[in-house]
Amino acid sequence: MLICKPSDIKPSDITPQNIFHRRREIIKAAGLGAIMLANGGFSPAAFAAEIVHKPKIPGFRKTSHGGGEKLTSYEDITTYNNFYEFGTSKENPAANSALFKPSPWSITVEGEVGKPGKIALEELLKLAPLEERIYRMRCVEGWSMVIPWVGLPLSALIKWAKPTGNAKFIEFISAADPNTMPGVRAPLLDWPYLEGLRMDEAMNPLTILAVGLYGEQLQNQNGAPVRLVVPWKYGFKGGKSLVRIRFVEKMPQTTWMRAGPTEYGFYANVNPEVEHPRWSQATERRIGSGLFSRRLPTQMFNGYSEQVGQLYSGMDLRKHF
Ligand SMILES: Nc1nc2c(c(=O)[nH]1)N[C@H]1C(S)=C(S)[C@@H](COP(=O)(O)O)O[C@H]1N2
Ligand SMILES: [Mo]
Repeated sequence: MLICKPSDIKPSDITPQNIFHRRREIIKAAGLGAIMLANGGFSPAAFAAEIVHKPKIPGFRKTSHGGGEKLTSYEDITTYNNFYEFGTSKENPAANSALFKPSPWSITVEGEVGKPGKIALEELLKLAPLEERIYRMRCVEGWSMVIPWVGLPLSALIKWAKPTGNAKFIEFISAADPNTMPGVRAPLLDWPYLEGLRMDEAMNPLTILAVGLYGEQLQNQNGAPVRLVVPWKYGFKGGKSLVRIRFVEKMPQTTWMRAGPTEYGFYANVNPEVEHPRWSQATERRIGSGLFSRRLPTQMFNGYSEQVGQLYSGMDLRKHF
């Protein structure tokens, strides 16, 4: 984003996979001292956070979404993150989020709705069957992943909230607890993190609230216990650890629009034809594919044109970037 460069490189891309995993075994066996040794003193932070698996989610159904593409490894999905509430570098969220408590949890629903109030996570999970959705994810920084999310359509919560005729947009507000989120104690962004969607984007069946990945509950660093996933938009639209959604009449001023209005627009649709002011968006690097692998051509709407293209018919997507 503002601080990150498109050239961010993961240790697993530099190191041959087998050595990377071997090194993890060494670290596991010998503890912290070995980390420095195994890495030759280089960047121990990336290896310090041992990822402990989360409880399995029972009874979600598989869907036809995704398929074909190779899934990004659990390791990469849970250690290469953007979550500025826990720091600005990719390994920070895994390393710094252990104190964050994703339960008990509820989401406050407010604004232009017939049913304002709070919904507990347990109630939210009953609004629609949980499904696995394998989605391509594309970050504005120029990298991408393929993630098997578990979640439910956002439309289920919208229907529960009974929006009024004035509800044209939805704001999604993330947790901002300075006691458990060290990044929030610094003025990195205008906290709390706020994202927004137009109502028809929010109602699109591709838009989900994710509560898990690889069949397990979300790790804190991925936005536990519930986060937005909008696969045809750049990753930053997917607000994490949501505590509040607000139905509004006017287009929200999102956190990234406020941080860099010339760099980050409201729509943030994946669009290889519209450059970020400081770099091209024509290609992407698939995380885990190796440092020397070819960059992939980025697809319009991240490859979801058929499902979402009509939402933007008649709009000038250079102006509404
Ligand atoms: N609250 C919050 N949500 C956030 C962010 C953040 O910094 N804070 N980063 C965004 C960005 S830029 C990306 S690419 C995705 C990354 O999600 P992942 O780490 O689960 O892959 O989360 C998005 N959601
Ligand atoms: Mo991102």
